[in-house]
Amino acid sequence: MALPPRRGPGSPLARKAAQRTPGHHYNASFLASADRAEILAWLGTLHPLWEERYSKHFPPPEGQQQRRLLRPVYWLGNWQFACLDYYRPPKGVKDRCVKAEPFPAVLERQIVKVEALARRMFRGPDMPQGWHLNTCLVNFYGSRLEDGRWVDTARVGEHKDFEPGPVASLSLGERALIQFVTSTRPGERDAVVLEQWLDDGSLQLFGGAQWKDQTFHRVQRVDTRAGHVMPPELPDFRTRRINLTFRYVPDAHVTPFAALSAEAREDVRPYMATLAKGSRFFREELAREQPPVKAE
Ligand SMILES: O=C(O)CCC(=O)C(=O)O
Repeated sequence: MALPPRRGPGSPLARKAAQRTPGHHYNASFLASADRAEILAWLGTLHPLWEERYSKHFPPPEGQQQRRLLRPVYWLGNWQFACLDYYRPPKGVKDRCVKAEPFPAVLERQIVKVEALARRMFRGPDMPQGWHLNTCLVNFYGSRLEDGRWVDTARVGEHKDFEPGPVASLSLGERALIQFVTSTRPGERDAVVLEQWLDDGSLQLFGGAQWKDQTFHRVQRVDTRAGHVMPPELPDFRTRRINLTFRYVPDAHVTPFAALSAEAREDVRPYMATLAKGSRFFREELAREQPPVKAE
């Protein structure tokens, strides 16, 4: 029997390349097991934050109520507090990204590989000038304790990541189903264009107009099958999956806490104080704030 050619049209390599989705890359076994173990050990040292969606200076829009986010989070590089309404260029760039802790060495090492891959995949308008992965959102997925009952909150609704350029994410723990859905008309965003199970130790990288601008993405569900219990131990939350999304925020849009507007500082100071209990970085950032001038 003739073997298929190794290269050229019809070869296994050509078929594999043809199956790939332009602008979307998935590698189920990206993380080396020693790196995975190091990341888990570092995650065990974190004190994730429960944030509220709104605040005194950024109150709920009419008809909406204050609410807690579905999950605790942690940010590296810069912290986009929900009540400051996240980074949304071109208009929403001021006082949105508050300088936060740097990446630990094990994440820096992953970033070097991911950035090299992204530079091979994306060019021109899909790869903004100065792009580098300087922001990381750590999402903790699981169940939270509500009035003595464990309630599963392991999902994320349809949204876009507005940071310019490609976005990369590492997944740990139970696998999750991510879906990219069309955005033709508000309220009618349900046609699934692409879905992908994100496995423990996997990398997902996406960019370009189709995945960043023309579609929304959502985490539809997170499995329970493998029985993962992820660090850190939290009093009111059981984590079964952790996702780290890496993004790019132009450095000029990252603001130290002490340089935020008075309103933004007032709204996020309690969060900074909570973070400071577990982090020298946030203690020092808080200490840089000038004491408010007292009225005579
Ligand atoms: O958990 C995931 O895989 C995706 C998270 C996500 O969509 C986000 O952080 O914007």
